[in-house]
Amino acid sequence: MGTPCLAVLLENINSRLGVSMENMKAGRAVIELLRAEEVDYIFGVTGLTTNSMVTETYGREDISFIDTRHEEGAALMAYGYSKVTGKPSVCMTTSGAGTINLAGGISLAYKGRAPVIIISGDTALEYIGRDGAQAFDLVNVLRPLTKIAVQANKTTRIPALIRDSFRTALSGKQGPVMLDIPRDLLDKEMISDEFLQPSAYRSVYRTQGDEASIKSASDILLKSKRPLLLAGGGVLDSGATSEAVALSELLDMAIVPSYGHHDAVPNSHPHYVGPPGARGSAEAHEAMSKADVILAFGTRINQASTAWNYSIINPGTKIIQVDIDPIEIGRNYPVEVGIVGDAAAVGQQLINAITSAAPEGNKLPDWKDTFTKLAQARLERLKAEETISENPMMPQQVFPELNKVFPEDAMITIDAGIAPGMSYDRLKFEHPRTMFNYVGQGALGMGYCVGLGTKLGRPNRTAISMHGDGGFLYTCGEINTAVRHNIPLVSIVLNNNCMGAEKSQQKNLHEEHYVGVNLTNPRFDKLAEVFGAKGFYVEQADQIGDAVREAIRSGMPSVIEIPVQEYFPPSAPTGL
Ligand SMILES: Cc1ncc(C[n+]2csc(CCOP(=O)(O)OP(=O)(O)O)c2C)c(N)n1
Ligand SMILES: [Mg+2]
Repeated sequence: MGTPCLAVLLENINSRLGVSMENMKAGRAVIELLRAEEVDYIFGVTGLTTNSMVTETYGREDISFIDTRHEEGAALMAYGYSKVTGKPSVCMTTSGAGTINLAGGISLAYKGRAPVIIISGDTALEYIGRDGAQAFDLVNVLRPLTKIAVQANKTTRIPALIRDSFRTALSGKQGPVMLDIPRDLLDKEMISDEFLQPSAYRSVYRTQGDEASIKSASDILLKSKRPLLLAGGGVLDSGATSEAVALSELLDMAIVPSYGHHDAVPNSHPHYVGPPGARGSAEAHEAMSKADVILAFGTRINQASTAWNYSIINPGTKIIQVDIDPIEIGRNYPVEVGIVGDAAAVGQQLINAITSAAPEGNKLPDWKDTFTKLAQARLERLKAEETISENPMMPQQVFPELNKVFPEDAMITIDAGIAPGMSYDRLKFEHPRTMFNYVGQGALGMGYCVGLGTKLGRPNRTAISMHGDGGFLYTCGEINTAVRHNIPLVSIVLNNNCMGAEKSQQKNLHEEHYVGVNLTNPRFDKLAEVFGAKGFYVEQADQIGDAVREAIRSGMPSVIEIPVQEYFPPSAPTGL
């Protein structure tokens, strides 16, 4: 099965096909090689060692350099862009600290399986290994956070290394890669090489599952009395939402998304029970513990979803696991059947196998009754929160108001922290690629820049970011990037004047010995205004809707501060 984008890819590259790079300076060739992969933004901060590349974007409309105020912002924006579009993205940073600053953001791309290509300009070859100015072993700094990290040693090797980078970033389990280019190589001319279409140097086909394992899985699923589909990040990466829904309808399967991928299936679907995880729903955990078969569909089964013990998953439950990466199969739970493949391709194979064995699938009225009651109980539990009315607001009062005004296809990035984390169980996701978080990486402060990246990737959709006061100040210098590049992200800061997630631990486990958790903050709305963005300060729940609507309508980067009470909800047993 070919990917739908292949035809478009071929058409766009045809204009460059067969064109020789002879006499082209390597710096320019780098930019053209990125265009061959349809890269339209390069994120980074300039430096002496990258100027021979970034200046080649001067005056061009097909590719532009998004200059951020810190390299971590560039990595996080690239992550958001890749996750919302499914396309590779590029960071370009200079030698020494410039590239080292990428590390925090790139760790998110690594955990979140995003094809972010780092191109670092390095000190000239003759100075490498001599402790020169701004010189570090960048390849080894980034190596554990990337799928490959290599240094070019010859100008003529650059095209092949760039193709290697894209192939590696995009194949199998996707992830970031790094190509380090000593600056003297960039000013030399290419001798000969031709532009190739991506399909000439990387596979654009989906990996099918092995037929025997599809048959075993289909047999087990058809015999199951209480099946549950755990929809993971692979569903999003491969675009398998319709296959997930079709399978669940065919077999009367309950649906639970894996933690952080709540947008893998429409949350309004009657089979959707709720999200798992510490900030998820006990009802989802109950459905998981009752299931006799779990189809772990496009997921490594992350720690936050199940705690990797048998507190949520029942030891007697049979697990069928589908993942693109063979390393993940059976890694944390023994499996009945493991299928290596692309979730959309395997999903279709499973649908074919099941319908040829049982055209009507399976009808399980008792189980359906059980899990739909759990789904209902979750909705009623959340509905009961709507009666809360306090001043200052409790964070629970914020979410019903947001649900009323967020467009259904809004892209929502959720930062770390206890108050923004309450979004997990409370905000609704109806479309794929609309929810973004710190996946298993866990970094506070990722939200603002990831949100900016999502808006650049899908400018026609509303982009929202949810923050606590502690997280927002990490990268708020990038409000300047949002203003200069006109990226209208709407950010909501739930301000409880503390590092709540940690304060709750110090309260419960450390005898209220509060250290490093009480904060004094600037007014976040005023901070936004100083940067030239729009600021809102909302103290009443019934004014939240108007502020959000006005922020969206303004078409400007906006920050809405909402003061809330300290509230530390109990954690579910995953403890994460
Ligand atoms: C980079 C990083 N540093 C520290 C932490 C630990 N940490 C997790 S949540 C949190 C506090 C978050 O405070 P805030 O953003 O105000 O949200 P709140 O919990 O108060 O709602 C801290 C310090 C982390 N996860 N990541
Ligand atoms: Mg806080």
